Amino acid sequence: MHPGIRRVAERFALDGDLVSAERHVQGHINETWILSCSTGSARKRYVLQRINETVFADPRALMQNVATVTAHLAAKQSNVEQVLELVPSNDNDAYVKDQGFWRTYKYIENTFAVDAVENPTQAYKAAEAFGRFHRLIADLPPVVEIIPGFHDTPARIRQLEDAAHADVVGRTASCKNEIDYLLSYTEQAGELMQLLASREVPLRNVHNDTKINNVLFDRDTGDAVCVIDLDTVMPGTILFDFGDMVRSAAGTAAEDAANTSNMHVDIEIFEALIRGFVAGAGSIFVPAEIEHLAISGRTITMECAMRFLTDYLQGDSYFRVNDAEHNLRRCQAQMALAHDIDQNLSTLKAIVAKACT
Ligand code: ADP
Ligand code: GN1
Ligand code: MG
Repeated sequence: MHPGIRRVAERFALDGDLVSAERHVQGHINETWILSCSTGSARKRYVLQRINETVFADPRALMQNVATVTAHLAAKQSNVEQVLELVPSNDNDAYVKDQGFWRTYKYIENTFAVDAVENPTQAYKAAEAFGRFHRLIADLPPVVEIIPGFHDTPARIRQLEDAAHADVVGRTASCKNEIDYLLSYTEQAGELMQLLASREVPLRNVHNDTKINNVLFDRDTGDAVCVIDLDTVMPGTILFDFGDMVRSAAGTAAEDAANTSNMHVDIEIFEALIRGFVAGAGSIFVPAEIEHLAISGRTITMECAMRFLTDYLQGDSYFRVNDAEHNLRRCQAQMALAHDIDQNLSTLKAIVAKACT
């Protein structure tokens, strides 16, 4: 076992003797390790994570948010869902500082996460879990804005423009088409932020990262049992969350697909997502939210394309990448999906209207 990992892990109040630590590679942001401890005949597992400080500038505030949200959810837990549970350090803190900030969760056993949705039923169940999550946090007072402007799409356009001008790694010339296309997406880019500014939609605590692999499914029943990755729970609009569900679950090709001609919005999955989300969230939506659910996927997908391209232009310092062109491929795949969502907007609007009546 990596000696540094053992040193950090043993500073948490784990049950039993630490016997292994395996690197887990799902997720683009944090460094995740699965710890296994032996307690006599039984085994107990934990998730140890090093918080990515390039992404989260204030890990203490982040951990305060996570503690607040997990405590709120735990107080309301029903038998349907499980809740992420932090393991305190030996000094009873929520994190340990050792060449970075580390935190530990109890491992939620007998579950799995998927990078690509497998069928409409699974999409429905994931969306229902995110909907339940919303219903449960609806009365939580506003938490801290950990990453200001996280889904401020016009600000993401400006960041892309700055990165293209700075051109620190000399990639700007090679992706001129993508840059021009994304920088021209100004007309609709501000729609969701505008709805918040005009208070047509309420400012709520939202998850902000409702990617399909941020929900755990039960291995036996296939039910969605736990919403994870609470690092970005911040005030925003529920449209950010539905939009990111569409982005991450309804595309017919992978987030980083090399062949974008296969990238479309899967209408059946879209319908499962909206039905599941509404079933889970109950009657919390206001009319202006319902009205904009169909467009939210386009905005968030386009925004994600901008974020991937910005990172590509800045030398891949934000998202974990497997190769030098990974962020560019991700950007192109997201652009293709956003374009197809746009082409299908009237169909998507009709589906939302039907699901919300
Ligand atoms: P990132 O911010 O890097 O996406 P996540 O918190 O989403 O980090 O965790 C990465 C992955 O680790 C998840 O996609 C999931 O596979 C796994 N994971 C995280 N927390 C747990 C948990 N409590 N129980 C089981 N698996 C988990
Ligand atoms: C990141 O952490 P993860 O892998 O669930 C990112 C999201 C992006 C997503 C794209 C904190 O999500 O915003 O939509 O990658 N998280 C953060 O796959 O930036
Ligand atoms: Mg994640």
